[in-house]
Amino acid sequence: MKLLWVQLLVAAYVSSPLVLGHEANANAAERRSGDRGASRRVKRDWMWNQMFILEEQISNLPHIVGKLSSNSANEKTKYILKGDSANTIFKVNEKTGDIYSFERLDREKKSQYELTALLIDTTTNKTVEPPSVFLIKVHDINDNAPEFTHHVFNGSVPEMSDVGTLVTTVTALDADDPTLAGNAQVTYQVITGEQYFRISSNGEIFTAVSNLDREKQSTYEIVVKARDSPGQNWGLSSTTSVIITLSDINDNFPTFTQNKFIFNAPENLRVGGEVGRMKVEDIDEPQNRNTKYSFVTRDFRDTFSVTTNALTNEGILIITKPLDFESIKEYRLSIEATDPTIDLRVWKQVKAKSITEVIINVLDVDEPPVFSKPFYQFEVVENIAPNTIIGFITARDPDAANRNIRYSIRKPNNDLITVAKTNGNIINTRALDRETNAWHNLTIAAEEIDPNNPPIKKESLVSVIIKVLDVNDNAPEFARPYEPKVCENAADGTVIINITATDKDEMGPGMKFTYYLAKKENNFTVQDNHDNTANILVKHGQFNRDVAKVHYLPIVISDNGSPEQIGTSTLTIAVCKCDENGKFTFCEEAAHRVGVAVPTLVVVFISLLLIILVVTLLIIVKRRQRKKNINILGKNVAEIHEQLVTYDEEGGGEMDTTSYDVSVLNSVRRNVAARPKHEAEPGPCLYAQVKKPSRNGEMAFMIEVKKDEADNDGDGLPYDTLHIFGYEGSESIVESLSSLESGSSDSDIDYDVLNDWGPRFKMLANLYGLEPTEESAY
Ligand SMILES: *[C@@H]1O[C@H](CO)[C@@H](O)[C@H](O)[C@H]1NC(C)=O
Ligand SMILES: *[C@@H]1O[C@H](CO)[C@@H](O)[C@H](O)[C@H]1NC(C)=O
Ligand SMILES: *[C@@H]1O[C@H](CO)[C@@H](O)[C@H](O)[C@H]1NC(C)=O
Ligand SMILES: *[C@@H]1O[C@H](CO)[C@@H](O)[C@H](O)[C@H]1NC(C)=O
Ligand SMILES: [Ca+2]
Repeated sequence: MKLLWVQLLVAAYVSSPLVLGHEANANAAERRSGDRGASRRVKRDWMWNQMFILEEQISNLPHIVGKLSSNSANEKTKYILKGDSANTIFKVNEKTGDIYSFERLDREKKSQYELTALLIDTTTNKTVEPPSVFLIKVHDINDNAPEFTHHVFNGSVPEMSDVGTLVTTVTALDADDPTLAGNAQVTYQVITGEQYFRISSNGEIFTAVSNLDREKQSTYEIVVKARDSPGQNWGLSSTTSVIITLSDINDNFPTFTQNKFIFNAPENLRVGGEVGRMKVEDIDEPQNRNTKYSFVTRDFRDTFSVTTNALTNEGILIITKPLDFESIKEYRLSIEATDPTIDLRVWKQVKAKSITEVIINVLDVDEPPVFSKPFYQFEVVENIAPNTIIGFITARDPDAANRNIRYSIRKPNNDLITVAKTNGNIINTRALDRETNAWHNLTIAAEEIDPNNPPIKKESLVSVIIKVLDVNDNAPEFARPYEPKVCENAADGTVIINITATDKDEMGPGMKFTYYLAKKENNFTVQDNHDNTANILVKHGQFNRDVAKVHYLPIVISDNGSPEQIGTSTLTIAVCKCDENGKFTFCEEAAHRVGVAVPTLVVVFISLLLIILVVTLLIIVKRRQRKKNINILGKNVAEIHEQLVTYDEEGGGEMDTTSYDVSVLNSVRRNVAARPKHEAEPGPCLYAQVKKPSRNGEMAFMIEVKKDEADNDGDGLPYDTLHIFGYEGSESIVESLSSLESGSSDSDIDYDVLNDWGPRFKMLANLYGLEPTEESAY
């Protein structure tokens, strides 16, 4: 049995597949390998064969790859291939052992194939030789150009960078076999823009010059070529663009866009207000514009200042002092602009600063009056005489017209304080009382008046604060009402109450009240505690409630003001019953002790008047009713009783001379035949006791008239006596005529006398069943 050896021959280096044909290639390889060691193998009966294949052969398919050979081959044997792509790409001639490739191969897809060769006996299907494994290697040719990793590369470098500053790195990759000379070795070259940039062998791009100026050209697009097979003229290549941006540095100074700026400013422009803006041009990018403005000369530096607008880099001219058209109408300034942060190494300009002239025209404005002070504060002592000048205010027209000013009070518009229209004097019209108003805060207006042009509305307001200073014009008094109590049997030295005082005047820290008794006093003492309070003590105890239920204790309190004020306040001390522990068991009510207040008296008096008025009206009404019901009266005794009862106005009787003069009745009684004298009649005095409001004078008069009529009417019934009975009382000599106390039947009163009293009592006499006598008849 013979071994079958199949050997792949690695092809000798082939410069170009296009130049050499397959046959020539194969022969050359056969020759060289034979030289190296085939003789040795031949001696061992091993047959050499050489197999290789070049990628991407352009000749017609199939391509011969190699030949299997065995000494054992005969007519009955055949060659068979197994393994990678066997019988698809690679096929073998069963008899000759020639191997063919039926496809074009690409090393970059698959660089080698592993196959197994068999020699079998066609009759038995048995292998004649053991299977032999061999490789078919695909030989590289330079069929791939270097490829850049990006279509476009970006790079950035500061402008004005030194030569050799790294900008960016580009990379191109070659798919060919890197182990074969040059096929995958890449070299770079700048083909556009090489005057500004160069590239190293590993793709780093550097600046080639040092004067790249962003302000001239900010981006460069260069073209870089990558090429393989260095040194050969058949190398493959590709190109890419690199966009290089120059970043800005601060290498340019600002320059004013105008060499003269003219601004107009109204004179009433507030301080800090903007007069105008000066534009500068700085061709650097915004972040590299740091314009600083300054005054070239010292003039008007106190009036103006320039700030930089951070956004626009403009110079903003503002005023730092009020303008006044009447004093300066025009300002001329010289202002320079520069950039302190400039990169001086690469400073390109000749001029380091720019200077401009600024003219400011102040515009006249009709301004309102200006007060001499922002506000006024005056002080005036209280109680000062009216029409005193407390102070004065002044305002003037700031304009050239210098119009007259008129002053007036805006608020509060009370008439306590006035301002003189023309000269601004502040005057009090009345004495000022600090205790009523400690402050008078006014708003006063100053108004320009122009006789030629009346409706001028230019006016200003100012605050005027007037403080009324205190004068010690109020006496001290008790801080609050006290209701002290003392036990009947209080021991000597007992403290009844602690009192303190107050004063309407200003009570400063040095304020001191002194307390003492108004007059010599046996029963109580005052102990000044020297802390503005005082204690009231019992001096001699054992009070007697039967003698006095209250004690009045006037206490003098003086302040230490200037002038000193002294006030007397009276303590009303109630004497109370106490138990053995000194606890009050019974005290007089507070109202009883302090007496009836004046308002109470007024109420009582008015109530009395009302009652009297009502009673008087009732009397009149009753009288009228009775006059109508005379007949009924004549028969109905019970009703008369009723009337008497209704007159519940019994007075003090004989003693009550103020209510009724009983002597009238007495005189009648003594002289039964004589009718009471006209002079002796009580007359109007009966009614004069009652104080009537003057409005009721008519009523009184009417009553008098009616009474006189009745008195003089001899024929009429004496019904008016019913009223007179209303005033008799228990102490009357005639005793009560009231039916209330007299029994109707068992009375022992002799009613005969009624007959003696004349026609007035005729009715009563009738009622009590007595016939009038001849004598008593009129
Ligand atoms: C050998 O193999 C082939 C195909 O596999 C078959 O057709 C043939 O009959 C076989 N011969 C013998 C003797 O087994
Ligand atoms: C370069 O810049 C362009 C535009 O900004 C961008 O689209 C591109 O992706 C960048 N290329 C690289 C390699 O960064
Ligand atoms: C008046 O002004 C003074 C000072 O501002 C202030 O203290 C006082 O309270 C004011 N009085 C009134 C009544 O407004
Ligand atoms: C002291 O009180 C008594 C009654 O208790 C009284 O009679 C006397 O007048 C009082 N003395 C003075 C000085 O008021
Ligand atoms: Ca290549």
